[in-house]
Amino acid sequence: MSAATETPTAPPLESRAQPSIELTSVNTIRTLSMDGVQAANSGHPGTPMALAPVGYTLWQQFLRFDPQDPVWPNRDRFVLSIGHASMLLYSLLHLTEVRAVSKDYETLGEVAVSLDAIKAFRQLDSRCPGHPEYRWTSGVETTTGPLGQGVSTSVGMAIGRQWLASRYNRPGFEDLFDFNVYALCGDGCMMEGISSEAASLAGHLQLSNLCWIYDNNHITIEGHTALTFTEDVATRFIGYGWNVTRVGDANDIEMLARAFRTFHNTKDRPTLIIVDSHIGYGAPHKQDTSGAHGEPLGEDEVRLAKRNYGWPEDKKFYVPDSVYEHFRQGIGKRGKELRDAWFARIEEYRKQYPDLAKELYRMQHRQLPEGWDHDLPEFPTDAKGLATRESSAKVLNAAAKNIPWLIGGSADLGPSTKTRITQEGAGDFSAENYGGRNFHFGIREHAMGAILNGLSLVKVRPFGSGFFIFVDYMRGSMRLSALMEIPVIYVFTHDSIGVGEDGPTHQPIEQLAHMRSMPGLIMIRPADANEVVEAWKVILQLHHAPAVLVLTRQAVPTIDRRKYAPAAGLARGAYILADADGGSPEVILIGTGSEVALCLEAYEQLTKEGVRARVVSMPSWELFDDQDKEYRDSVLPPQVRARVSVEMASDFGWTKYTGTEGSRVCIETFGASAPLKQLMKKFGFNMGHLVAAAKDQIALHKPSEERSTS
Ligand SMILES: Cc1ncc(C[n+]2csc(CCOP(=O)(O)OP(=O)(O)O)c2C)c(N)n1
Ligand SMILES: [Mg+2]
Repeated sequence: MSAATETPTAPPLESRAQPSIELTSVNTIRTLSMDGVQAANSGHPGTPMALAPVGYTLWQQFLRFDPQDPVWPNRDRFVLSIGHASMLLYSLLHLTEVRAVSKDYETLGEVAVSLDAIKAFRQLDSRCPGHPEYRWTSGVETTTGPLGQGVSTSVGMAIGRQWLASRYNRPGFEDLFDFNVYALCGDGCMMEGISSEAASLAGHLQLSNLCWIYDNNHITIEGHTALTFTEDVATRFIGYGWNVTRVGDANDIEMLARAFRTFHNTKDRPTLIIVDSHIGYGAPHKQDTSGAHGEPLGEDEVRLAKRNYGWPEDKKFYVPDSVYEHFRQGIGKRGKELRDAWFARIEEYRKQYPDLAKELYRMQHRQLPEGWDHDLPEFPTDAKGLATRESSAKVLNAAAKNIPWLIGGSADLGPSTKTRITQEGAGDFSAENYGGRNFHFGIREHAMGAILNGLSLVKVRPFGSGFFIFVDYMRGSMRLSALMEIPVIYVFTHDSIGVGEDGPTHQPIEQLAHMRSMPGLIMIRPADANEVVEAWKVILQLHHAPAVLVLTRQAVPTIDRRKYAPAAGLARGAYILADADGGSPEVILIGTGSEVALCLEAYEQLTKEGVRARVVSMPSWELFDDQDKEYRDSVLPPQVRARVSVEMASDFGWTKYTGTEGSRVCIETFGASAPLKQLMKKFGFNMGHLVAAAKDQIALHKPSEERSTS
């Protein structure tokens, strides 16, 4: 019995008499993917098998991408939002011979994805991990895997291109930035809420350089989409203001090409191409079933599928030489010509617009302009003080003045988060003004996070803001900023029960602990205006880490820095702000953010009573933990075990600094709705309580003989 008769559901296969080079290339992608998954005994073969013609057509015929220089700034971006179909991307990277790039953006001689790497798919240290990882495999434009993130990130990339074009394209250089952004997504991406947020904004902003390709295969893990997903996606996207087009058969390369041309010709809207495909295409027993989604086909099924393709059944990881050559003549040749022409133009641009060219160079290398910190303010001592969101607004604006590509906005909370760039001409980013520096993400926190990632990946310096409580809505995107090691700036205000009357729904409790548990993220919760200056200094100089700046809604005193230690200590994460005369304190009060002022009040009282106390301002655990032991021990001497941490939040994790015997003044509930003064009293954030806690600690940690005689 032939394989074809075993496959009643399979559409007719292509002619096997003399396969065209197109079909051979497509089948190479398919078989590499199947073999990679089979060798790993783990992975997702079905979708790469189905979408090989889509990947092939886009890369070979349309993508303006030079495999020799995969970081060329004006390259088209390809985002594999269905990260589980990673073998599709790895096959394309391998077959197009994309070069590896160093961390300093230098192209290396070796290929990014060797055949050996594909053979080691999903094995330790392979360039082909389970899901595509930015910074690990050159040519991977963004890390994907959590569904919905890739497409949403692609919106940020498309926005970034519009902004770059608006600022840097000049007469005679109208095409300096004109790249397109393509994202390949599936049913999962379409179901996730984040993609709706992002698509809605993309439609609103009329991002005509954005193309999503939706793999409409009707299959997810649990089975047919009839189980869960019967909405009319086309109508939904038309409603968002997208151009929607269909390709009825993923194997129809001509129709695919036509759809991509439609995208090119659409100048006023983003494009969605809905492609009907058959997951596990050509696998006689698994095609069109969820069984083809996330497990190896099995040796027998692999063989039968290969037979169906007219492929040598026993060959594994087989790449006909003609396929490499075919890609060299297609994407390779086209990409190199485009890239070389672009660099020739940029030489000319440098002569005509030297300042802009310099900006571009620095931005694209994640450097700051000279003199970026010249205008940063210094705040005078002020007992009444100001909210850290207010001081941050001043610092942000002083920095934005000298860093033209520092751009960002808020999820509809700009007037509260005070993140507006107010300088003349900064403008608002909109479909009518792609040069605006103030962004309005709408009430779409999760998409805002992904869009910030996309912006950062095209190398502008983005910030996004909101209430700290809504960090919960963004965590998925923030985790990817951290995983990708990209310097996105998150500004969160209303950082504690200090929001008062809004009550428990708006009072962050466990959010600080959440953020601190995320590897690679730098969080800073400054105590006063001058710590805010130092915090921005640290953040703006980060190259490879996202930052979270946590700010108050309510006023905090601007600390007298002649009396207490300079705010520059912030750069080390924690520093001794006030100390017992001559050092050697009996007790250490450790505070962050708005609670530091309270610690100082308690310190003054304790000192008055003859207690030797120290106050440590600890705006950033991450920065402090990065210091050497000597410094850490100088701030928190191991022998001083009487310690009190003071933070209006969950104490989760604080034992690291207080010890289990230490005292933690914290909040163990969700807060309450009341004026701040009442809340401070209710939750014990007052001087009297701190003084008592400090004394209790001293008593607890006194040597036992001393205790028994006293
Ligand atoms: C946010 C998120 N939730 C769940 C998963 C687990 N997951 C991986 S693939 C998948 C099914 C995706 O279906 P679809 O997008 O249609 O992909 P296909 O099976 O068609 O390739 C799920 C639920 C995930 N990767 N991300
Ligand atoms: Mg699907």
